[in-house]
Amino acid sequence: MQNKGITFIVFLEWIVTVHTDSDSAKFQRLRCDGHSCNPPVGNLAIGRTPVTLTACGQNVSELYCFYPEVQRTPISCSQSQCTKCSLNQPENSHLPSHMTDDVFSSPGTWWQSAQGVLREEIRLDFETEFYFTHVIMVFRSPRPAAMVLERSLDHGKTWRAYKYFATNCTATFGLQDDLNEEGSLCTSRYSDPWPCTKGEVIFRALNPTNRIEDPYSPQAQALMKITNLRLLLLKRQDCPCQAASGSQEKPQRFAYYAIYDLIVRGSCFCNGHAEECEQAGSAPGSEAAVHGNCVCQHNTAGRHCEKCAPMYNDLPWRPGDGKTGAPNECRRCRCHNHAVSCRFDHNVWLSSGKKSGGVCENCQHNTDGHRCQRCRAGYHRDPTEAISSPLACKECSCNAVGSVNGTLNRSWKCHPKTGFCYCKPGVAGPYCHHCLRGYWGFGENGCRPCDCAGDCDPDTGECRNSNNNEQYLNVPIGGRIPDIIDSPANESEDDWKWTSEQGFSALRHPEKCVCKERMLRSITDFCQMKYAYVIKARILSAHDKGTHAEVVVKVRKILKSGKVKIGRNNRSIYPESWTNRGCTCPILNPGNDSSHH
Ligand SMILES: [Ca+2]
Repeated sequence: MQNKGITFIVFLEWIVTVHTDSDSAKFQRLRCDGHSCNPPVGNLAIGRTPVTLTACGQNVSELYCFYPEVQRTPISCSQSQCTKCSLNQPENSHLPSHMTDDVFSSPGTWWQSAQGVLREEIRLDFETEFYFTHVIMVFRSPRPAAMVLERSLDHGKTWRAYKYFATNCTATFGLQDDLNEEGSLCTSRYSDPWPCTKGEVIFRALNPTNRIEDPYSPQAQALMKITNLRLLLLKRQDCPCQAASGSQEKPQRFAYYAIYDLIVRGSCFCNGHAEECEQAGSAPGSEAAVHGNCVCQHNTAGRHCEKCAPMYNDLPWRPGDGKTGAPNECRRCRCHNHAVSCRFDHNVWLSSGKKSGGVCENCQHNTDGHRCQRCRAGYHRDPTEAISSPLACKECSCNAVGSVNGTLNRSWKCHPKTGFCYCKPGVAGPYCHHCLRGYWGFGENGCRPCDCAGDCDPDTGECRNSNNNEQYLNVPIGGRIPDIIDSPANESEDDWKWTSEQGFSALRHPEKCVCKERMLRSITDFCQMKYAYVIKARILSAHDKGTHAEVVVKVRKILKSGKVKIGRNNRSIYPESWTNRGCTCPILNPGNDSSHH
């Protein structure tokens, strides 16, 4: 029966514990939610052992003397007491760790220096940056006549003084006493030899003279961030009782420093992006210790949440604002499911009007671009797949013999949007796998023109009895293969009477015609020029007729119309450049509606 009862209690405790844990976790998440947040302040010294130069009785046991608690007013010096210290005897050892043990669970423990030392040093090394707020020291010996509290922010390479302590600031350090001059770097407040034991020394990094409103501002950080803290004990002083009572003991038995407690208050430093910290590397494992690795919120990362998480670099990193509470979260990059990290690019940020600066890194699935939003060279969009699909980009399947690289972008094997390949002269088809009609001899140099007006055998070049009215169905890049529409009636062809001597096709005579590929600019530019008309049209098909090219378009919009009337019928128009230069460049870039003149 008893066993069952115990089991039940254990189970109940488990429920209660688990319940409480999840509640506090929820609460903590909420605190950082939409707000800047910081870890709680604790005792940074707990679990960390200070380093000192000496300890009492480190070689042989030493006899030392001290004055138990004495009153100052009226001065009542008691008899001094003497006892032994030895590092080899636990009950008589006074190690540096006795300064940072728990005040409540181990009261009355202290560190003591070797006898006769003039200068001592107590140093606390932290494994990473911490935020230091204040320090409290309780001496067992009389407080020193001169000492300095210093900090390092580079793991002990360089040191800066927090505060000088002296019975006489001007005589010892050449500094004003802050009792006379507010804000001075030196004070005599904590250098009185009274009380001869349990005298305190307190220093706060932030005090009213600093006048810092936001405790996490850059100025506050410069003052409060530390990797090491050290106290230089420069000059001993005797308890006044020693002289007053005319002690029989040798003065050297009183010549040491001793400290009961060293309490260093501060917190893990997380730039306003965390309120919990974990154990860092070689740091102390003690449960009560203040750990140094932030558990970052707000999509941040790093030991101190000093950067954005890999996929969250669309905005510049900023610390949480301690004054306004603004979290200044990091924002996710848009990479269309093709990347796992992005970097912040200042130029991209500026050119977007400071809206988005994320550049996706290592775009996968053959994608490319700042947002992995297009296919990389050699690949084209598969319109049946969503852009976020791993199958969004397909490899160009161009005929190796009949195709060339793009002229606009040399690394393109096919057009990134349509997948149509770029063909050698006289070659046709979306993959450049056969000769244009009127050409023959598909090979490394493309295809040659037939030596006759009409069509010829694509393999032998032998002329065929072709019908002049035969419909041309050659569709170069950009055309739509299935769009076989009625061949346009050339109403105005009679007016021009082109002969083969008057014009050259770029495809037939590449040595005479240089075709320049050019991106069209804005429609407004065209409208301002002296063109007879400007239309927005979709190219349905185009083919080379030797003396000219025939392009079948569907007019989408007439933006400017002069003497040439554009109606709902088929009409042949011969652009000025063709009539002047006698060249035809019947290659039109694919896909989109284009402006033409
Ligand atoms: Ca202690």
